[in-house]
Amino acid sequence: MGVKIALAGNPNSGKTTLFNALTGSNQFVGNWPGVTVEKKEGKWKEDKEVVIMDLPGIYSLSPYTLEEVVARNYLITERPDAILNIVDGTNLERNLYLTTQLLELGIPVVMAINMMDIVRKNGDEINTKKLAEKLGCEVVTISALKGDGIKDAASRAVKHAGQKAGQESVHEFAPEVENYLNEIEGRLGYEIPEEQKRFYAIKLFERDDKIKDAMKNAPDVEDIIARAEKEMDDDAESIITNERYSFIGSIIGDCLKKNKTQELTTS
Ligand code: BGO
Repeated sequence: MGVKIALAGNPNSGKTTLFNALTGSNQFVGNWPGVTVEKKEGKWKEDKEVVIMDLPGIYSLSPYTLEEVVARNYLITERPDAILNIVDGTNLERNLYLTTQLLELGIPVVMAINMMDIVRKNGDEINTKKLAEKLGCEVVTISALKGDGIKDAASRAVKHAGQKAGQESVHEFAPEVENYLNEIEGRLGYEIPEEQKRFYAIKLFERDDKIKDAMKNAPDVEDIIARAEKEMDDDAESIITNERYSFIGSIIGDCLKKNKTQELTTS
């Protein structure tokens, strides 16, 4: 039985470099069904039983670009055994926006912070231990270009593969938002597995029709959304976006120390 690892990350995070380094010439390139988005799959050089699926580079799992839809359809319907989330260490804060969403899928995530050669040269410091604690997933550092740490990153993803509900996402939104999401979760049918309930609750709250239409028995939650929007005086989708940014804002200071002199000379 093979193991499927999905490689997910923002454009320019070094995904192609990492994919090539992990798979070498064991690659198959095609298109995702029905769309002209490139689909790349390869076998891990170190263990041919491990298939690495390269997802399109994306900034979020929202339904607004073809790439986002392709990536999330794959993650939801195929459900890889683990996600290797590649993150640009020189743009940590911005990259974490996608990470918060990947962590909600109920699939084990290993985060690989890339471009570490540049991060170190800049004199910046990333506290991976704290980041791992706050996010509730393993965090490793790599340089895809130099090949540093990539074997370890892939090994860890393989180690976590298949631990279906293994890593409970620890990030929580404001208490009132959590209450609304809990209410929605309570209306989800038994066909949604426990570890996927949060993802579906958030998507229904955001009025994501693509997800709603794909569900067999999507509950009507408009009354809950309307109450939330009235109480919080904002539209539901913005409420979730703001919650993500505020979570990231609350942890970034503890996890990233920017070199002050660098900041002064480059700004
Ligand atoms: C160019 N360290 C460094 N220093 N660079 C890296 C690393 C790393 O660990 N990993 C990737 N890069 P992609 P997506 C480039 O192409 O893999 C570089 O979109 C250039 N090209 O080499 O393409 C990588 O697949 C000319 O840089 O990312 C690439 O996720 C000048 O990051 C870029 C400088 O990597 C993006 C860089 C003609």
